[in-house]
Amino acid sequence: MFNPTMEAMSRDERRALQSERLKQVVRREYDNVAVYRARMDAKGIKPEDVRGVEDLKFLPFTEKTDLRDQYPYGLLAAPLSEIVRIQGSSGTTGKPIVSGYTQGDIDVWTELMARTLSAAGAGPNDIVQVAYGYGLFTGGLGAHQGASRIGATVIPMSSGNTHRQIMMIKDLGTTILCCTPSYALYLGESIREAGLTPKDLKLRAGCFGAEPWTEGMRTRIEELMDIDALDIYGLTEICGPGVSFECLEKKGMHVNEDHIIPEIIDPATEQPLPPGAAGELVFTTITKQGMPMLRYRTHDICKLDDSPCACGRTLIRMGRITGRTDDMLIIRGVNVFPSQIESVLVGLEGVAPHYLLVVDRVNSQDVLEVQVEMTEDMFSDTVGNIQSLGARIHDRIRSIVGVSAKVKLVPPRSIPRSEGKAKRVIDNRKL
Ligand code: DLL
Repeated sequence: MFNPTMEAMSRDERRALQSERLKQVVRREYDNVAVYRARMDAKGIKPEDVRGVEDLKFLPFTEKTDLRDQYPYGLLAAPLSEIVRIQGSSGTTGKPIVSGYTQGDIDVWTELMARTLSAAGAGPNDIVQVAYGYGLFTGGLGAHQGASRIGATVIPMSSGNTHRQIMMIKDLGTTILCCTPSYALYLGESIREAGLTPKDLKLRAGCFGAEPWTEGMRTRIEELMDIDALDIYGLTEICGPGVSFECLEKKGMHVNEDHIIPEIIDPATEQPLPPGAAGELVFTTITKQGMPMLRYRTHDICKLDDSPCACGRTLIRMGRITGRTDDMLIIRGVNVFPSQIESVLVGLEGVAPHYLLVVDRVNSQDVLEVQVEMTEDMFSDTVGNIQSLGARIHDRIRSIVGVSAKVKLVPPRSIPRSEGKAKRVIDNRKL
């Protein structure tokens, strides 16, 4: 355990700590963030009314749309001069979701990732290869910071370039791998195709997350590389990876409850549900200074499990994410909303506002095909013009949404019309 005091403290002690911290964060939000003040005023709640965790249920929710509406700095609870980092992920439209971190926030995030890696058995003698993307995405820097904190040797590979990833794993003796589970599967298969076996490598464990995966995928990844494959979870709005992590028991992800309070709510009634019931995950950050979140609705569906874990941690566990309450897709680790693709297509000459996203998994990697209807005029245009329109759409999707999609221009009226809600997505991945 990286921090046994915090990870294994009694539940009563932790609850008292959470209550203290919750009161402070509510005060901070009320005093510094106009939107929170207005929402609490509208509900008739003053910061002093919040006496502890038991009052959490009275606080207003925060939604991704709040981050969009307050983009980029409207939800900051600290002056910009104290913000030392911006991280981000895709939003529902062309603009990303961004979050500002103070140095204190970075320090906490770093500790949470140190806990995550320690739970995978990593320590100063390990060589951690970070194959999550570096940049606005929190995966690369988050894993990097945590690995540095435990004194491990970090190889900051970033994502992609499988040939070089394998060369580094082999030549540098990588022991811990950090990447998305679909990439881990692909790497594992590529390692075997390169004629290598686990005996040729020193890999021991992997911290995989940023997208949904299954027990079946875990088994396959573990077989291919002879490692312990662990699930890790997080989101930019809260702190990136480090929100929760699996220990070697592999019975769900321990939530870092001394910094983040999880709730499960019924997405329809918005009422809290007891441990064991499936519903929407909601998080409140209780130590964040830059951009704290009160009751942030993740739209991820899972269950909480408060039964004891054999590892000795008393942190509650969350099960695998089994779905979403909205239409967000995750393609090669990138969050994609159909509305973003739509925002790329509207206003483009030559295309009609009818599109379909078809997602598949080919050789363990996600493939996104965007089918777009051409207008009648475009349909009768030259092959060259149609091809260049396809290339333009491809480039715009890549620069705005951040994923490379195969664009297929289809004849007018060929995409099935629906009488109710349009069906925009066909997801053929078995997740
Ligand atoms: O994906 C942070 C992260 C990086 C987590 C590296 C783990 C490892 P975002 O880009 O903001 O942040 O996407 C957050 O990804 O709401 C979930 O829907 C999904 N997600 C993240 N981890 C998991 C997981 C990062 N282990 C969104 N299982 C979240 C299933 C996950 N879904």
